[in-house]
Amino acid sequence: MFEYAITRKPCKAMINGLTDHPELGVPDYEKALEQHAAYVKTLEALGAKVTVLEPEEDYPDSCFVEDVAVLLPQCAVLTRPATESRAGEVALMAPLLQQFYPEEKIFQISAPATLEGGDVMKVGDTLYVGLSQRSNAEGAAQLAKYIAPFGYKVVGVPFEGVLHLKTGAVYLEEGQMLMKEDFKSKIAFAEYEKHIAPQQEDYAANCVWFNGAVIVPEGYPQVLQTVQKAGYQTVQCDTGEFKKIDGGLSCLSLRFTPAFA
Ligand code: CIR
Repeated sequence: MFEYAITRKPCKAMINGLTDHPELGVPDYEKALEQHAAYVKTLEALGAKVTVLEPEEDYPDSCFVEDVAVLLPQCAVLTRPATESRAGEVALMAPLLQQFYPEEKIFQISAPATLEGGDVMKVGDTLYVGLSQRSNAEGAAQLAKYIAPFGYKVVGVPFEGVLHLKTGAVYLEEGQMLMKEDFKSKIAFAEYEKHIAPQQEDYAANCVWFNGAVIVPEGYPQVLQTVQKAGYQTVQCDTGEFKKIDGGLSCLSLRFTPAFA
């Protein structure tokens, strides 16, 4: 169960957010604010105490807070985003984490490593780390070093075709994963029950398990049905404006329960 979530409102500069899909158009800022507010309400309705940080105009992608930290009950690891335009987002998050974790339990990924939280999928005491254009082997190795004393191990998962590992696959707890069709042959995921997001709905492979329910992006009826059939209560959130800059449901929040509260 998660007790807390951290989010950051999108800034006006989000219209200049990084994207591999310019054909989807430029985000509508007002709509994005509405979608973000509804997302926060959804997390609250599922029992989260949500911190909503103010927009940061110097960082167009700063609403995607998932990428700047990996939060476990026992420790927090600040990441090192691979793109220059996002590097400064980490320092914006650091002071807030000190409210939840003692200073000696907050670690920092450093050069030449790169790591983004969207590439980190926690399954019990295993953290699968996508080896991607954003997260490298050195990033996975540094993460492994910091979290090993707390009983966690890291398994690297090379992939291609999407931005982050969790763009293509997410853990729904209870031994079940939701993933894009082409992720299902990954050896690392062999032991899990797999639910597939069909190609025309592959954006919705990025759902969020939160305290027993699964948040599904609005507008993906097949994935919605698949998740319901898998036995989950579902709730939908429209993330259409964030999709235009490659953002999914999970990247809009950090979800965690520190052991120190
Ligand atoms: C980026 O390219 O970094 C942002 N436009 C999107 C980040 C999405 N984050 C995520 O999937 N965890």
